[in-house]
Amino acid sequence: MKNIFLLIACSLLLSRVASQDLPNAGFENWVDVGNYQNPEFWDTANMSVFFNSVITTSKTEDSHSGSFAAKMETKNFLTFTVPGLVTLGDFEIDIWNMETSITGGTPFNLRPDKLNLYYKYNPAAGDKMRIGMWLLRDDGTDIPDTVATALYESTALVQNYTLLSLDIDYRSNETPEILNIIAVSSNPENPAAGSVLVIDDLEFEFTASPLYGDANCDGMVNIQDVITIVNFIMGSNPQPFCFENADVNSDGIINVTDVVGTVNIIFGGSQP
Ligand SMILES: [Ca+2]
Ligand SMILES: [Ca+2]
Ligand SMILES: [Ca+2]
Repeated sequence: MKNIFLLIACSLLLSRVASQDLPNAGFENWVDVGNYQNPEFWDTANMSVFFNSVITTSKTEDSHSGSFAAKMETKNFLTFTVPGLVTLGDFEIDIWNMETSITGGTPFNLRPDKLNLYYKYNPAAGDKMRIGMWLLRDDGTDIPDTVATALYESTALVQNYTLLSLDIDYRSNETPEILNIIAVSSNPENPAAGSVLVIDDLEFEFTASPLYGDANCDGMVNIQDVITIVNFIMGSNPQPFCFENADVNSDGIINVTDVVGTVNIIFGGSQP
């Protein structure tokens, strides 16, 4: 619970700036955590317990591009079967109660249309992998609002790197604040040791081109959009708010330049 509040606080501080890129989306950067490595900006189910380590996520040189990819392998450990997983949130495990949770995520303000990635999967008998994406908003409660999701699960053997292109399913027209992606090598309810999932090169795809200036997403550019952008800059969180449209000069920041740019569009001028 401590972590989710920390991450939400970070996301609110950064909410005037877009994070367009998925962090370490090619799994090229890995950081030491005790006696194992995690992909930078991602959490895993790797852990050290009773002088043992259970390392179910590791870097592999069997990459789709670059030097490395993330390899998740379900393993038996003591009396548990622990899946390999990566998440942009925080993975917590309560060994005594055998309960796990994933909370938080990374700041993110855009509304992409698809999540693309490359993967391979070799399931143990009866097992299935899962990949999920959530775009969330902090609504002031413990459980954030879900703006959009994309989910995939499969039992199929995939021996060569294959493109997985997931449609993102929007439930509201709000601007997201938090992104989480979770990939798991097993069905969490019934994991089987030996399942191996490898992923690389995550990327968001934006199919709709922005209507610059249309900050309130109504298909028109007028004085209401100027008011909406000013309200956004002042921190009053106007809704709906289309960040890509409001960011008239596409620099990832909403500021007075975008107000001027929108006024110029309304009066028939060009973009700054
Ligand atoms: Ca890579
Ligand atoms: Ca508008
Ligand atoms: Ca801008």
